[in-house]
Amino acid sequence: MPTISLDEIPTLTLLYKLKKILPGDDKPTYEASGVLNDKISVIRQDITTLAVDAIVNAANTSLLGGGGVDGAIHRAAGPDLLEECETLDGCETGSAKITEGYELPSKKVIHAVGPIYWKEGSRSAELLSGCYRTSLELAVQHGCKSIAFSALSTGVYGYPSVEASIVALETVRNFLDKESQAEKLDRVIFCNFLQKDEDAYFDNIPDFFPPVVTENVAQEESSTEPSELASQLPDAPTAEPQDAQDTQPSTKKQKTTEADDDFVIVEKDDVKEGQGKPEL
Ligand code: AR6
Repeated sequence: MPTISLDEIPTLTLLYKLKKILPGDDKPTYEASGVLNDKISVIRQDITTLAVDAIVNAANTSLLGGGGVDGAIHRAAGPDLLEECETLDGCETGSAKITEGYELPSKKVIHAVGPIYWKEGSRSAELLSGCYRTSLELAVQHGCKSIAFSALSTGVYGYPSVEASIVALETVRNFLDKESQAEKLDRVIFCNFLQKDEDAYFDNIPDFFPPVVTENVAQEESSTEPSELASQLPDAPTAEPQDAQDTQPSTKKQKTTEADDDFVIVEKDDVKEGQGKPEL
């Protein structure tokens, strides 16, 4: 499968220029920053095709693989990834651990364990935020300048897309604003798989990463022709990424907490409508 390099992944600055993302109607909560808008990207792609420094996997506490994006990443990385994961002794919900990328085009994989939404209830946001924060910290510690997140917990773990995108955007914005080490990151990419997740990001981004005035084509005399800008975008996927069937929840046993003996069987019926299956 062809890989997508960092310079093919559009930044927010470009997405605003092309009006792929429109400014919100309300006054944004956060201040506009051109520097940050050059650092943030949203893309709808199979994350295993991204040639970036680190991709973030939506793992479970065992870190021993599963379905969805976890399955796709393990398949693309090859068996050495599972071998390294076996040495990690699992991971707590709300945290993350890092491995090599092996046969993936990305150098590293950060395995984050998001909350099971219906199980964690009111703690879900804090735990999901912990996944994003820990992943960013790990990326910086390991010299990764570009990091691509899958939409953690929004598949089998049932986190509603809009709520999850708000937690992700807020955590990343606060990290980039407040952590001096964040300067080492050149690009943070939100990599979605389903249209509903991309829509959630496009709707919420203007509140957390608003356009600076000159990014709004309506208010500026653009020096670059729109057709020239559009040619900088990678081709939009014409079909859902391969392995789409893997977003169907597996009916095999899944370890869902740190406790060794605590397994749940996730049946298809447990998954809210539209959460488990790509919209083809
Ligand atoms: N590239 C990018 N995103 C993807 C891909 C892909 N190839 N495949 C799926 N997604 P899920 P969770 C999206 O269910 O909800 C696993 O079995 C998908 O559309 O993979 O955190 C683990 O082992 C959704 O938006 O992860 C755990 O047991 C997002 O990835 C459990 O599922 C996350 O969906 C974790 O559940």
